[in-house]
Amino acid sequence: MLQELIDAIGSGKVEVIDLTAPLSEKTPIIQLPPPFANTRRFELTEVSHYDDRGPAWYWNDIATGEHVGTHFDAPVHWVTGKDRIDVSEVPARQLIAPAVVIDKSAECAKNPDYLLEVADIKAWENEHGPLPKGGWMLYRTGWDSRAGDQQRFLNANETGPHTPGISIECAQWLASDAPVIGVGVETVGTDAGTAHSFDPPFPCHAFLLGAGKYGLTQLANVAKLPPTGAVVIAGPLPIVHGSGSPARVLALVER
Ligand code: 23J
Ligand code: MN
Repeated sequence: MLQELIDAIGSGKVEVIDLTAPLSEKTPIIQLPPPFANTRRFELTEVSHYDDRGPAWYWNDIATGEHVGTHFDAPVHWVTGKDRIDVSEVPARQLIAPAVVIDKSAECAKNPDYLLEVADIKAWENEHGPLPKGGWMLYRTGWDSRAGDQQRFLNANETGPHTPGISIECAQWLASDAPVIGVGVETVGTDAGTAHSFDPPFPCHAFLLGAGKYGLTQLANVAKLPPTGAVVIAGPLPIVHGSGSPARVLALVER
């Protein structure tokens, strides 16, 4: 069984697609409005660079927020999931899972505040079959094309950020009625830019994490995935008591 997979990867019959955004001091971070505290950027501090501090070696210290760049949201991130698991407790078995892609990039290009509805998912299911049990629903919005520029990525004006997301009802449905383990997005968070004003605020976080499900954010290359049939390998760091972690996220796709 596994030998077939090894051969298929070696021959290119199974392609490995990197869904991870590069991690640097330029990686966009979420900006919450006052009075809320914000997370810090990813940062490197040089320890030595083949110099007096270490003549034959180069290494850095890193500093970062847990929720920076392509990252994993663990249930304990939200108050609704406060008694649930932290990122170090996510079973490894769930870090390899099937994924489907719902593409609303055309809608989001016209309306940056586009919200995915249950009806959109039902329509997708009519064409492609049910959402995967124990898998991810990846939500393609086209937002990854903006990830190189924090201003375009956050798309904020005087009324706050305007980025696509998921409606309150749809977030509740995904948490309670859908067989998925989580939702993956291309935007800075799983919730819409305007979701601070929803009831409850940030419903994707509130409902999904409250139900013990997960989030994956700032995914890249989702456009390269088929609607069904991909396998996602998500690798958050096992930060003890962590609420989330930057993650390397890879997809296997049959060609
Ligand atoms: C804290 C508060 C609100 C949000 C977030 C974090 C995230 O998007 C996140 O990265 O989990 S919306
Ligand atoms: Mn997060």
